[in-house]
Amino acid sequence: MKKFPEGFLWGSAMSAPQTEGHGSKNGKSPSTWDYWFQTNPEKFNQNQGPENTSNMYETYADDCLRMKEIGLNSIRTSIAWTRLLPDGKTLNPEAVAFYRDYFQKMKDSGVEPIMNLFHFDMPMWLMEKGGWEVRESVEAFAFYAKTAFEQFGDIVTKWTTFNEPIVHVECGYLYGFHYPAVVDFKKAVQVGYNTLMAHVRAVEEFRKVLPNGEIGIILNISPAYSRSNSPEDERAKEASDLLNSNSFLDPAVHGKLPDALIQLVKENQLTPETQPEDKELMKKNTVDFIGLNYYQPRRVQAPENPAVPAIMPEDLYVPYDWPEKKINPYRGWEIYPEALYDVAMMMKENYNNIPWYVSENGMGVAEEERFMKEDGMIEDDYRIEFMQEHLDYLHKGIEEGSNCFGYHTWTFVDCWSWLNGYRNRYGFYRVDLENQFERTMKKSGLWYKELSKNNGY
Ligand code: BGP
Repeated sequence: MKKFPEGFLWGSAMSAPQTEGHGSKNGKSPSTWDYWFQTNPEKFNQNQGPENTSNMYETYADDCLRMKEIGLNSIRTSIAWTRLLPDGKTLNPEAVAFYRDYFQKMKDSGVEPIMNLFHFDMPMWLMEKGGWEVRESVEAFAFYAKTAFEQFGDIVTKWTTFNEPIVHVECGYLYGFHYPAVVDFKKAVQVGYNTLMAHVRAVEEFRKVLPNGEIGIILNISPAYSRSNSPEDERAKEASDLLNSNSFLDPAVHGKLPDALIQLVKENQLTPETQPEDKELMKKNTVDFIGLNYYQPRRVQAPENPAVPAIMPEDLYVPYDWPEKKINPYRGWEIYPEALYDVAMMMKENYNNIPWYVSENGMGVAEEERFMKEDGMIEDDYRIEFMQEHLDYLHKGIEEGSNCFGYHTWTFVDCWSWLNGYRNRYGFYRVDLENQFERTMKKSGLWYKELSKNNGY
């Protein structure tokens, strides 16, 4: 039997924009997602926008009981900035009442909430001023963070600032998947830097408001594996890791940006605008723990004829199609559970063995109803196998001393996903879109309950 450390967190991750619904109701102002859906609905899978998303604004009380039903002892979700502070300054009392009751009900069900502040949902009022491109966003975020800590800090003591901050950089400023769909490497670096400073300022506010609480950040870790160990391919791997992982992980844990990243950005004429106090702020405001979302690795190689200086990240590294790769046939992503062991060792060796947890891991499946049995239950054995394979490698890392305190799946209830809508299902509960978002437990929910009860398998 594989046992996990005592007090291990078994849970799931979600986010406000993907689960709450009531996107334009109860005092909420629009985020970039609401705006983009109104202006460009054709970009969204099957015209499924952010308005209704699994309806948790109405169903949260029952959902908290469902969390308990499948043995979750913790949940990470987020607060919608646009619900709490619709104009960035004025508190929305309905939002305060909703979140307080929601978080309290989680706790009453024995579920520890980990609360995140930003999950890709930039307020439209701030976007109109330039969003993360402008320094003003840093102080706007710090004010929002302080407000959230003050309003909910008596219920929630574990917080995170951002989910996958590199995603809004990449998707919004390099590859056109998220609003404002700008393609500009230099702007992307500035957006990343301002986001990092917003994180740092939020940590600073946290220490004042909740000195006994814990704060972290959630990063998507896609460790790079190079095609060969030629110096060129190794450089490509290093560039990928520097830009995608170390850019947030190093300041969060070590309080500074890696010298190699500063050099890389300089060589490519991408250096962002900074302020004199930034270095000191970064140094002082490191985190208590790290969350790492892991889905798949990056396979990289050196580009053939790169532009110098780089115009796009592809001038520094390009994808490599590893012939041995195992693919999730229902979502297209690579399945490589071994990486979780490598990540565990990296955290132990390079990041002071800081407490960390797997904050997202899961298997997306399109058209999952094909696995539905007569009684209505989805027999998702593929998902159980996926999770167990990943846990095998995580367990090995823990046995070898990595300080991992939990494993959260993506996700608890099938939820809406950005441009994919409801195509890829990940939940322990199926959501029936035809029938008022009705929930039905999948087989993996039963499996997870046993796992959590036995603290292992
Ligand atoms: C993560 C995000 C989640 C979620 C998940 C699944 O990167 O933090 O918000 O969307 O990916 O991705 P998808 O729904 O695109 O399959």
